[in-house]
Amino acid sequence: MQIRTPPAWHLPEAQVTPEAVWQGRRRFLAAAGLGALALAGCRSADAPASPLATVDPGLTADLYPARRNPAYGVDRPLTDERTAASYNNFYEFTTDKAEVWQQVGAFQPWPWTLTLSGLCRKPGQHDLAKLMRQFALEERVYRFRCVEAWSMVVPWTGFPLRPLIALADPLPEARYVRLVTAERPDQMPGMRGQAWYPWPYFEALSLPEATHELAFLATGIYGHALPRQHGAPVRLVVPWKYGYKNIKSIVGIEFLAERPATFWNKLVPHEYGFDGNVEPQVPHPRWSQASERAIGSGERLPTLPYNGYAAEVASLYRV
Ligand SMILES: Nc1nc2c(c(=O)[nH]1)N[C@H]1C(S)=C(S)[C@@H](COP(=O)(O)O)O[C@H]1N2
Ligand SMILES: [Mo]
Repeated sequence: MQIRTPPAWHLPEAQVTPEAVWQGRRRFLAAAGLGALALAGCRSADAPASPLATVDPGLTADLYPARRNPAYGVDRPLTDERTAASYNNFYEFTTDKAEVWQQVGAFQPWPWTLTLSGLCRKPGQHDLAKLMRQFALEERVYRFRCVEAWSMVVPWTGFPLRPLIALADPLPEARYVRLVTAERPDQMPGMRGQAWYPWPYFEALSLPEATHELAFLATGIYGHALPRQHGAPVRLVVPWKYGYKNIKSIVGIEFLAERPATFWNKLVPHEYGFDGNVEPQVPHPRWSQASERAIGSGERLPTLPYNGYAAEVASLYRV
């Protein structure tokens, strides 16, 4: 496959414009009365008023906030909610992390159907809002580490992937789970702008990874439904893996005997492994993974093996 342009998120964090600089620039533009003019060209028609104005709970608003599960806590401060909602990777909308929230206005998260298929006894289509009532929602605070060396700590709301997999009842020969994002070019302007990517976005886990207690399907964050830029209405959270494994706006889950291809691994295999486990001692070919920058505070922190979840997941990888 031919890759025409290196994706913007392949920049190491050290080369990315510091947030203070672009925030300062926006303030300057606003002060000069040029904000609307300067941003008009890149805003979609339905541009939301703020990064948190992109929340649409559909008929699930009464499920929030959910009970916090105290088993999942983190010894680092929570990231500021607005910072997390205005610094996103979601290439279906745009490659500009600061601008994703401005491009998601046309995306319709409801109604939402999850399709279970492949090597299982109970394939079928499930209404997400119904599943959310069937599996009690809980809140979990997890670390999150992007392969680009930025990180955050956020409270996700959702349910573990395991009971959904149990519902599908995989056959003994199923060894992998493939997950696919919605493909809606009319609602996702980045898909039209970057037609060369192999859309829709697709990721995968081994079945032991997918049924691990930490593998979580998030429908919410910070005590309410997910803003669209975080992957509404349902996205994967596998906190011991780099961000690219945490696929957003999932419509399909398929059970397979053989390991399937994954989006970034197919595009740039020597830079983005299938496993995508956080390994501080293994540098990305173009930058170190030994430390990370906390978004918001800008604090430099050591990156931990398996992103701090070694005690829970290392046994998955022992040969
Ligand atoms: N469908 C889809 N899922 C995706 C991505 C994407 O571009 N498309 N980007 C991934 C990457 S690289 C990261 S770091 C996280 C970012 O999640 P956040 O924006 O909620 O912090 O989403 C992941 N899931
Ligand atoms: Mo990422």
